[in-house]
Amino acid sequence: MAEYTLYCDAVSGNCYKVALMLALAGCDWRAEFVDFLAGTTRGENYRATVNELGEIPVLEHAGRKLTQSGAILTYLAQRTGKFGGQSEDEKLEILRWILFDNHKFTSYFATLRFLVGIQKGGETQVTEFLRARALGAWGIVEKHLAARPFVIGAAPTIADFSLAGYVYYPEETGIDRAKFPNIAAWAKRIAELPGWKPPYEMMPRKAG
Ligand SMILES: N[C@@H](CCC(=O)N[C@@H](CS)C(=O)NCC(=O)O)C(=O)O
Repeated sequence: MAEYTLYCDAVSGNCYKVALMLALAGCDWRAEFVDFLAGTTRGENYRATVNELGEIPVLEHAGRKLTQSGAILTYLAQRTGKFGGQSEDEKLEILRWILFDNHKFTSYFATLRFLVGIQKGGETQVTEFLRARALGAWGIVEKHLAARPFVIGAAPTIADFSLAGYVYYPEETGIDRAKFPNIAAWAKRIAELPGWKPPYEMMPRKAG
């Protein structure tokens, strides 16, 4: 039995954030497929036994079920002693970027990808709004990465894994990636770390 179990679906970049950390930190882990596109996370049983928040990712470890990718990444950094930053300033900087990621960088982009690239529902006022918000957040990260190789400086941390959750997915979003060369170079640097794999090779897309 693996030490860590990640309840996940490969289609979820929030799950990929945690899978990245588990893989790059060299943890002993396995994936437990949760079909969230089919509504599993909305079921009463899932909410009662796995996650009351009705979401993936969930990390099971030593009898506990942890939720929220930012909290899980922090837990893993503390347990493994890897990718968690050194000083108090670095740890605060990591937290700052994880919060920004959850609120703005991931959330608008992931919702846009879901509507445009997965549901393929066409352009609406909602997709237009989400794309404008996602572009704003991408612009901020693009500028920040002009001056440093990783989000908090010279070394990769869980802040990078959080922000990188959705950048490797191939689905269409109507955002021109060529306008974000610093993000592309940063994503490449992360992809060169030992243990890296793209999301659809890291986690299952269906049960079994
Ligand atoms: N802030 C949460 C977001 C988790 C999240 O939104 N997960 C999605 C999959 S990517 C989910 O489970 N959605 C199910 C739902 O909202 O019903 C995290 O970082 O873990």
